[in-house]
Amino acid sequence: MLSRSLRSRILVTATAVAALGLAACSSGGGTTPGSSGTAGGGGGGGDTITVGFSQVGAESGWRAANTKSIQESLTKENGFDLKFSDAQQKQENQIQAIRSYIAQGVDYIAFSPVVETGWDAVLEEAKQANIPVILTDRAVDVADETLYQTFIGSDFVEEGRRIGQWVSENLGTEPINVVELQGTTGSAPAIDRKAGFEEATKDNPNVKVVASQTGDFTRDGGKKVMEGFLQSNPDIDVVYAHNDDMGLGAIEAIEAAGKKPGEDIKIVTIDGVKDGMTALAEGKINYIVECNPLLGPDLADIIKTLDSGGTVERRIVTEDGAFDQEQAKEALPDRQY
Ligand code: GYE
Repeated sequence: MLSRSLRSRILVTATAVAALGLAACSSGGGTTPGSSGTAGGGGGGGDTITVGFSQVGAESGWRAANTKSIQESLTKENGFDLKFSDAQQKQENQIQAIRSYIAQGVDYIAFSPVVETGWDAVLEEAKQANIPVILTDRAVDVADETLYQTFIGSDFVEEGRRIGQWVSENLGTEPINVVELQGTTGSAPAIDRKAGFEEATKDNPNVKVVASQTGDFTRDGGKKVMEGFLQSNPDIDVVYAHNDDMGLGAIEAIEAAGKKPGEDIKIVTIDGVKDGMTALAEGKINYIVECNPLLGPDLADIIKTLDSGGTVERRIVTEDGAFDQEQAKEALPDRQY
């Protein structure tokens, strides 16, 4: 349902091409006949569009679902030649991958930036080579916004805000000690989810964050950091994990310490992947704000739109749901990821 509404929005904007003039650096296809690429550009005519995609890594269930969605959407049958690389959560690997896509003369580059800063130089190189760049999932912090065409992904501040509101209203009716498991340091979702939570809880003096540390969005990281938190903080009421996987790691640490996750220590997380939703339905997590990883169909539409000379909105925000334990039980059977 989400993808359909987004797709229609992308296609609508394609009709408004002339007014917006965003296609300025689109060399990859229809706008510049005979431009770089494998099949003469012009994806609309059935030629192949070559896309280099640099993925963050394989750190979480969310990421696995996101990778699958992209690989299943940018297929040969759908008119794409996808070059995919996994950066193992390292910015230097992503920069290297992007440089190699530039050297290969791909038609488009798409990537999910592991951290926000440090992209100006390599994106300038892509611009000089006339290769349009599309950001998926995570944002970059660059001085020149023309270095990318569009950014598609969730509103991470809003996700953190929704968690904060829920905690404040449902648990913050009495004093609570919260520990925070942050995502990858310097990444857009870690920065924004922290900020959103802070904003939503700042007026409730009952909600106190007593410790906050990165678990790098992994299950193992969440477990290790939670073990440390449990040792140094005897009185933890709530875990706020920036993703399901770290929350699942925290569950292991809490159980190993002889406590009941979801009861003795409440847990709230973001993502809504199958394992997280299962733990929510089982009562081990208390609330999840969804972050939709199925960006592949929209990425394919964005590229086809640009390739046929159209333009897309600068920022395309995906819509996310939220689940309590009862809602998770209902939603689980139909969950795609
Ligand atoms: O929440 C987390 C993943 O950038 C939205 O990255 C993504 C986040 C997601 O590792 O599980």
